[in-house]
Amino acid sequence: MTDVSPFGARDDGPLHVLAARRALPGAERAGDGWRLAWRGTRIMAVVNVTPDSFSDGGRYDGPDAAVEAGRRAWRDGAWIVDVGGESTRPGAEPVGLDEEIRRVAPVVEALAATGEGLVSIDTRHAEVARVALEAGAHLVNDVGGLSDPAMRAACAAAGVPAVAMHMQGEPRTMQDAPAYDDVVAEVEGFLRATRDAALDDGVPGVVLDPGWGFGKRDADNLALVAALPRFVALGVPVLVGASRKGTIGRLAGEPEPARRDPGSHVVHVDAARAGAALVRVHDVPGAHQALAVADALDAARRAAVGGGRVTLHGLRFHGRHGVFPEEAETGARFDVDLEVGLAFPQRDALDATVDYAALQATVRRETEGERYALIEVLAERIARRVLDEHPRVDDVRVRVHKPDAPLPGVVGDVTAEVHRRR
Ligand code: PMM
Repeated sequence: MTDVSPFGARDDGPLHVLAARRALPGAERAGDGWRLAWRGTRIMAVVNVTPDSFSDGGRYDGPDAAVEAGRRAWRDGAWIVDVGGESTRPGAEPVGLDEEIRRVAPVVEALAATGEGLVSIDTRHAEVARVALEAGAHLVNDVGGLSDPAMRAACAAAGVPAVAMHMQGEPRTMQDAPAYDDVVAEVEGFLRATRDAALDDGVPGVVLDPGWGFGKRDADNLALVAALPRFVALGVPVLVGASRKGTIGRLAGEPEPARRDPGSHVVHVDAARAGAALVRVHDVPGAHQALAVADALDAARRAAVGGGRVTLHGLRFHGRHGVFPEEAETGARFDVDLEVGLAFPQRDALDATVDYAALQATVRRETEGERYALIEVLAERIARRVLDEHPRVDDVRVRVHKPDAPLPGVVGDVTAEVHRRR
């Protein structure tokens, strides 16, 4: 089998863990149960046994072709083969449980019986999940976000982990008028609550997925991937599935889903760099190649000179941030500590590195420019601007101090800190 960990699998990378109460292929013993543990980003391969999926619908007209596609995906570098029997593309009509089971059960059973890799069942229906788990599926992938208690019960009873995805609305109508006040905060809140409900109900392990394309506008999908570190910070593995979806087509002017793999790989490489544990793709060899090459480039960048860190402590500014109107009028002192990670220069010349005077100017523009109610938001904006204006910076840590915060009795100061990677 091809190496299944093409991206970021180095020893110092974060460890992703999914607990199970059943022995799964590749799982190790942990206490009285089992766990799947991996570093870096692994591939989940899409195998849809449907006549009408938006990209690969009708490709596998019988179980044998689907089973062969799954086995090929493992050989090409996938870790999990995700078998689905109901199209969830926008506007799709539900198929009925009996038909969904008829499509997926023989494929799941045959793939699981090979013992060649992990098999997940892609379904929103607890009954389908139960049958697939009995047929040997190793985990459940629920675009319904495990919101049905019966789905959580099915996973808990089988002792298998589950992927929970965020969706606004339901597939038939979800793209009619998706709307959010703050898409990142709303999806984050949903994912946090979902993780807690699932673990409380005995699902042994949970993967969270912000749900690219499920009740989202193009800008929402992009914002969610850009904010991926916030979901990674929820402490369980995160999955991203942008493969061949409409946003990629609109961004690139490509109406044909099967020709959207290059754009999909870019999203998945970006997600991998931001800490995604899994990417769900149609084109497994292409994803494997993109992730492996990105990983090698990252390693070369780190090895080139050994990365280093430059810090600027106590940059002092006069800003007008705060929730009270008086703060807008009089303004107050804001101090900023900035730390950036970068490959150190091989020449002793300013143009081979990041000029710290330019860094200071960037922080000044943000701190003395627009007014924000919250120092958290100011810190976030500074970090974003540093990454945008200084391409050599790999990651940035920003701490905003508000020493004169209107808080009686505080002798130190109030701070907000963010750490952001490119
Ligand atoms: N997308 C589809 C189906 N299942 N599951 C997860 N966890 N995440 C996704 O983004 C996702 C999914 C869309 O349909 P496809 O199977 O044709 O790609």
